[in-house]
Amino acid sequence: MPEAALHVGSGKVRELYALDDERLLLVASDRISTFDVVLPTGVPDKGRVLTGLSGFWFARTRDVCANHLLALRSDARSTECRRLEMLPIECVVRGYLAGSGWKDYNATGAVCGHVLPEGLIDSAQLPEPIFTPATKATTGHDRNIDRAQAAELVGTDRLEQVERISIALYRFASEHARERGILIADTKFEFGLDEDGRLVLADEALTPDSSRFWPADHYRPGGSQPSFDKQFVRDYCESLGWDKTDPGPDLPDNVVAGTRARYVEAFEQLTEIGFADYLADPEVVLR
Ligand code: PZK
Repeated sequence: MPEAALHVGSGKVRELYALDDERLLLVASDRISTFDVVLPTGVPDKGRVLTGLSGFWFARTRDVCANHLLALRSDARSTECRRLEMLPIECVVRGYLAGSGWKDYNATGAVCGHVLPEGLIDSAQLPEPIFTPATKATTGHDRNIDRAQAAELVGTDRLEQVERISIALYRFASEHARERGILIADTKFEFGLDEDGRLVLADEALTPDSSRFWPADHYRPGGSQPSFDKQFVRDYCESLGWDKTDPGPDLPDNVVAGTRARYVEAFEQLTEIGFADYLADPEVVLR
């Protein structure tokens, strides 16, 4: 627990504290959610993996967009960051058709106003990545919106800027990940504005919680893909016949261990840094 910090928000698996007027502390827990339910059993080091990965991407995308990171704490799960005025949209980029993108395409042939080629199959790679903004739901699911609705929320100039930068961030990260055996099917960015109105990348970035990571060597379009991190948990939950309402099931030790190993594997594959080295000195991911 951070000392002398005021709790200002809770996410499903993260907590947010105010350090002072200008700085926040973002703390990633080891909680895991599946089918939108937070499970009673945590996955050791999950929060550290997500914090380290976000830090890694923040350090490597500074020339694409400024970001909120100030420091990584020695607990390896806490990010000190600049306090911003957050934009009220989720900036989703899709390189492949999955989740609500696949659903919307099937129903209408388009996703957030992007009319796509006919005949695409589940999990198909798109000809070009597309920007598909969503509203932030305080409860329930984020809702995909078209560019007119997004422009009402942030203005047309700001929308053009976040679209261009979101796609540039996705292209950079997906190329880096692809070369290391991981497909980033889609990802969600959140941006804020600093005191001078400059755009700043915030929240977590390019983690398995904010993205779909698929192992490249198992990629078979035509059906849903195994997720890099949560597949053990999903498969176990499916095997129980759980109805996917709260509360979720406890996880047995072998499912916890297998899931932890997958998170650590994703970290090491993407960063080319040993996880033990990260724990010894978290800021190693920033260098
Ligand atoms: C901010 N959230 C999401 C909610 C969490 C995270 N740099 C920032 N400045 C101002 N506000 C935020 C950020 C960031 N990042 C992020 N809400 C506000 C959120 C609950 C728990 F960990």
